[in-house]
Amino acid sequence: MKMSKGQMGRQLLGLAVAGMALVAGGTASAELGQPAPWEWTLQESASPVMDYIIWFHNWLFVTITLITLLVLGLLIAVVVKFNAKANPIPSKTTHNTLIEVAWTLIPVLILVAIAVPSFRLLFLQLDTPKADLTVKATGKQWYWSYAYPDNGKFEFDSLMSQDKKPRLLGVDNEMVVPVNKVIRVQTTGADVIHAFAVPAFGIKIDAIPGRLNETWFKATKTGMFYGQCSELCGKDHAFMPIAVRVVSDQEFAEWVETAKKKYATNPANSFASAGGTVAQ
Ligand SMILES: [Cu+2]
Repeated sequence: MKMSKGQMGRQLLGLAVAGMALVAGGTASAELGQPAPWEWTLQESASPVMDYIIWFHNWLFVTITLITLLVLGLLIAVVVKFNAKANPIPSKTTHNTLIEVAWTLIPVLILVAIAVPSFRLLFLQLDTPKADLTVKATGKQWYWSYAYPDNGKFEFDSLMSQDKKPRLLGVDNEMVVPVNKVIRVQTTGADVIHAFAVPAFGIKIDAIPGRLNETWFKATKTGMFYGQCSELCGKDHAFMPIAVRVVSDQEFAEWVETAKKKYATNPANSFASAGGTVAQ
């Protein structure tokens, strides 16, 4: 099949447009805060950091696509126009100042256009704003414990629940936070290294024994948000999900009151508990 240059260009453009449409439509059917069947794009965002991550991902995707298409176009031009048959007497040119300056300068500008938003995102993630609430998440083999040092100093364990939906993500006691508030998350490990990750909030941070790591998120929507331990930590690594329930301020205040009573009476759920046994 013979194609003119224009036809080939239009076909490539068509493919690129189809690819972009797939990316844009990938999350259309997804439920907020959890993975969806056949999902292959990022989870829908529910925090400013994740908004930025998605924007940056799309920006890189467009940049990479354009660069790849340009290089592909150049390669095809070389193959078609400058093969031995089409171009029997090759040019002896060795230097072209304009082209040499251009192919140095343009990549530098592209790298700057990537580096600037990249560093802005890094600082956004690392620089915790003034926190409204602190939650300490301790990774244990194989479940999480959540402590609320600001609100009456209680701590409780959060274990995967077999009969709760979604499968492998539902837990008995969820971490609860108020909506539109800056939540400082401190993480540590009680036995081995775990990692605290919630895709919709754009957070993923190691929970290391003997260290206190810190990250933050501001949930902009109420609802359930799920994540998983993201550091191989032993045989039940896949079965220590993270479930965060985002509620209104009033609901949060009510929950704190019940939680204080509920978890205060459980001796396994004191601040001192850091053992490797599962308290049920
Ligand atoms: Cu783990």
